[in-house]
Amino acid sequence: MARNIVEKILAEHIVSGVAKAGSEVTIKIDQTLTQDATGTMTYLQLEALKPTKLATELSISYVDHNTTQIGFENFDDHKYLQSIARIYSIYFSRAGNGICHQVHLERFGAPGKTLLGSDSHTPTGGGLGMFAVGAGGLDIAVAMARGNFTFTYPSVTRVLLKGKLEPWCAAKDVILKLLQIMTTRGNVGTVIEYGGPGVKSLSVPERATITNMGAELGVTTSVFPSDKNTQAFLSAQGRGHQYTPIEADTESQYEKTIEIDLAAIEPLVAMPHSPGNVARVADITGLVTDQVVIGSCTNSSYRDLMIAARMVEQQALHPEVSFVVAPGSRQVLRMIADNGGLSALIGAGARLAENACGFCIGNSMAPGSDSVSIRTSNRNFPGRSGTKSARLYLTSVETAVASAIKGELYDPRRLAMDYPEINQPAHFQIDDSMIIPPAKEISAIEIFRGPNIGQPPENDPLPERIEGSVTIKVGDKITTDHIMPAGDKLKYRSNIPRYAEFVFLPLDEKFSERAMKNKNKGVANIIVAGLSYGQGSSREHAALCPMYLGVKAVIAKSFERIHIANLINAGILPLTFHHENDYELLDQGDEVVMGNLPETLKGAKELYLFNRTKNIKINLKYKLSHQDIQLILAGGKLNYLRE
Ligand code: MIC
Ligand code: SF4
Repeated sequence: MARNIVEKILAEHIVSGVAKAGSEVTIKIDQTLTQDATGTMTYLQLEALKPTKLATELSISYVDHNTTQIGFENFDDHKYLQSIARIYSIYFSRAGNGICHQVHLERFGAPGKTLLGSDSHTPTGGGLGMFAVGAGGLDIAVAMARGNFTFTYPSVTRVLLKGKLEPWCAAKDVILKLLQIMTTRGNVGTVIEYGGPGVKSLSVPERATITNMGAELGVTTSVFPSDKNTQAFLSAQGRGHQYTPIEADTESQYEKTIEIDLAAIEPLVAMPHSPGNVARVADITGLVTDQVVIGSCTNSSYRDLMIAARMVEQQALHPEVSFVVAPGSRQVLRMIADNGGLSALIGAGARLAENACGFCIGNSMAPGSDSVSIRTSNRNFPGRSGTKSARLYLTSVETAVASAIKGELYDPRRLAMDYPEINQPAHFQIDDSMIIPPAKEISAIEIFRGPNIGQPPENDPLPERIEGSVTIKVGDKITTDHIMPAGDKLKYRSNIPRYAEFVFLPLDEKFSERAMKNKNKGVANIIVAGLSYGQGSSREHAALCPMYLGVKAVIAKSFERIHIANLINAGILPLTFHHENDYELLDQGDEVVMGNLPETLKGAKELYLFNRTKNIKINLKYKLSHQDIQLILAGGKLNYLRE
């Protein structure tokens, strides 16, 4: 039978379950990656699982998110990560080596492999023909300890690419186009598979820009075929032997097909405050910009930075724009340092930021009050930049640099400038000296634990009855940046009690205090939310910190994939309304009760909540597998696995 790429890769990895869209399957995980901000909690949980040896082919711990090292916390955390990596035979990519997704693409990703990463942009690896999925830290710890991952077998949407991009129109515009078509919600359980004659015109880094920002669609992952371009990229990285071709059989079946003519793609922009709020750059005039930032795991490849360099060589930057460049990796930085690209950027007045996440997670380069920042990153959620009143516009490198030259959002096709053709180098500069390989022999090593390193929080088994209060009611599309802000709070990621003080900070400064008071009185906290609750990142802290504060259930109109898995892992009940309008029947401060819980869940019976304040019964639903129910009854996955 004809098979598509997703079916081919998954068939090679399936351990149990039926390969049918919507059913629960367990697959073998070949590789895992973590980054520092989610990594400390991942490894604390790995320690709790007490594995004797790793079950994956390759696991790597990157330090890239919080490298500011303001205060002792970061450095201590990085030392903890390094000592743990040694004990468990994990590769360790040191601070300064680059952003996990960029480095993984360069040095470790391989077609046909499965990759599970504690970061939502792990699907970047799909650009190399990997099945690469983002998940919460505990799921990565389990994959390292047991070698597998359980998720919902996806339905596959084919994106059929035709033609070739015109000059000044970029891979970033392709994914923005798809975001315009598919939006940021309603795509849970889907995988995007790219195909068609247009694929061959895109290099691996361009494909990776597209699969990277597929995360913003809310899909499980995105994948490209593995072809001659994949082979050329791997060979140029000195890894030609890891190439295997993968393509869909003709006659493959798809849930649906979306056609995109690359030749018709125009420069696009995601406007504040959602990556799905897409418009044509040509339609927006007079948007004066204060800051332009090139970088992030979406657009910081050698090609991206060389386009920027060749553009600023031809025309000067606008004197009022602060222009920041953050290369994706040390490889990229060295290559542009050696070929003169860096000199061109610095000569033009670029501010060079560390090759790390930095600005993208809001821990530096916060824009000024009410200002406009044009960035090549993937998320423009309110407040994510570190400035609440700033407006973030997401574009390609071409559009961002054109805007830095003109001082306003500017269509690069209008520049009187030659389009820089950047060819992929025949050999990338290979130097893995900042990656510490697993030790051959493990001698007695002490795990380094600074005062910032806490313990994974504990939860109790699900009680028979939840008596609680609606501690907060929020609207649609609440992101994990709303629930658990990053930026300058990032350094508390390893310390749940401290980090929990900031839950819902951008929405309600008093939430944490209120929740803690309830918890101390024995009152359960309930969160009520609208559509697509938990969009964005994989940070399990958005579940662990509420759990620590005594949140027992989240009742939403709908949930996003990674976040709902994190809630279940933390032992928090994710419930939806039987009728969406019933959202109106709950308000902040309402006293509510849910009884007979374990029995109802075990019998997969309908659940209801009684709103005592309003004296009404509200019917609720849940979509939980048998396994999910076991986890929730046990008070979370860690309790369950320990049992
Ligand atoms: C993000 O882009 O939001 C992050 C920061 O990379 C997160 C991970 C985190 O919160 O540490 C993600 O995308 O999963
Ligand atoms: Fe880092 Fe930003 Fe990419 Fe997240 S989206 S991994 S913060 S560069």
